[in-house]
Amino acid sequence: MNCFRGIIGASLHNSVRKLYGKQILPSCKFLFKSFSPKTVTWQWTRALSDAPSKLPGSTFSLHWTNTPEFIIPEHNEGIPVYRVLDDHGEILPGAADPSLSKELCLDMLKTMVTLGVMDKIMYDAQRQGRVSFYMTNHGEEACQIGSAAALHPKDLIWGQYREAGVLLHRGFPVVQFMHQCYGNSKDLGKGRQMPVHYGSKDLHFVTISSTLATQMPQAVGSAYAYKMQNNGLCVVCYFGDGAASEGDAHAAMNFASTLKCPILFICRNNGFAISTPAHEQFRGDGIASRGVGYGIATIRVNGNDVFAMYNAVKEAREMSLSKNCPVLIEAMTYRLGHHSTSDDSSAYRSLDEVSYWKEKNNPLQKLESYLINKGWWSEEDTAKLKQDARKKVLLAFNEAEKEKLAPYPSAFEDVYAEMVPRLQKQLEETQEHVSHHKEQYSLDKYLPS
Ligand SMILES: Cc1ncc(C[n+]2csc(CCOP(=O)(O)OP(=O)(O)O)c2C)c(N)n1
Ligand SMILES: [Mg+2]
Repeated sequence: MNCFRGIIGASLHNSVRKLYGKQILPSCKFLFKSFSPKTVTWQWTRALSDAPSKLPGSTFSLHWTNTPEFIIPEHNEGIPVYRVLDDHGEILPGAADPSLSKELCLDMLKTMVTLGVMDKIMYDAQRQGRVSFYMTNHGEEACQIGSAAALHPKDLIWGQYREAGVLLHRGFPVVQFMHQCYGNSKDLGKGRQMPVHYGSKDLHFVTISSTLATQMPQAVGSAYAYKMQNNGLCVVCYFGDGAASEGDAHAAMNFASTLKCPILFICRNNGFAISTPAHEQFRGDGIASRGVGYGIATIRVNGNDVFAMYNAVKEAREMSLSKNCPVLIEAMTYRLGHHSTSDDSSAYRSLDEVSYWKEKNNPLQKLESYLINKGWWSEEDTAKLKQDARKKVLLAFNEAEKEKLAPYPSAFEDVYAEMVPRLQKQLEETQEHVSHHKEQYSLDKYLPS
């Protein structure tokens, strides 16, 4: 009888396994062993009718268990970090060298170096009171430039504010960065934005908004439009680990997933939201685990490894376009500079920590070593490149500094296609006020209206 029970149990077990998948195996075994054949049949029927494989309206499968099993986050190993380069610029065992052309590799290094030089000059300029505000990108060059290089130049970018390298890679002229930071008449936004809030319609880079995460649902909206147009392009939305704590970030990911939008979410996880360290912002396995929760294909990448970023974004882009789906990339990186010129990071992190990331996990050094190993580059070439970049940036800086500001009435323009009466009235009142108090305003700094 015992043997018979065993056979029945085993065959029923196999049928149920076919119906419900492997996951149910251990609990089924337990269930069938202890009953007589009669009871087994009854239990089986009941198990079938009680155990739908899906809830009506949902997409995921239900795997049943008869033991209470909690998912304990700390017991999970965590999502791995994809990397390609070691610290000496060698390709790691089993990792794929993207085998980029010498021209592209040198262009990426040049962009990284130019970005660093521009950041230093603009940071110092702010300290000297020549521009009002600045944000550097030191330490996050590979994350920005590796991802930008893997995109189509017409893919639409929605950035946060620390993505100047993406725009530089796309060919935004250095002088245009300077015009924007000076907010002068040659700035594409005519000085109506804070410094570093760049935008370029020609380069498919949407103007930055200061308000964290507002770009995220907007980016999903444009990805949905791209899907409707079926134009073969995708949308790329960059955001920080801090912005990921905004409600907008969650709404964006959920919309992108349910509406199946071709969008890449690239989270620059640099460990801090100004002075707030990541462990005070969120628990759980970083930002990547949220992608999984929203049903989004997800990968965690070493954001300081330009080739890992390149490979991941390239594959993510192909997946996103071929399947019409979002992809989340969590790039693990580190902000070497202060959050902005309004911040002093020595108040909340040690110099040792900063030095470690600068010396041991430096994105520029990794790429430079790779190029040297290839015989394409030398340390002297880097020194020369820095000198040349400095000259170029300083020339652009001087040019922008001399430029006048846009006529002040332009502050009222471009809000709507045509100026509405309410704004027209405000403009006239301002003009009247300025004409009566000319001595209070440095009108010589503005182009005449
Ligand atoms: C809605 C909103 N809240 C607060 C701020 C102030 N703020 C500006 S940047 C920032 C930190 C953002 O950190 P993160 O997204 O990690 O970007 P990171 O600066 O590290 O690149 C905060 C809190 C803001 N701009 N918008
Ligand atoms: Mg951050």
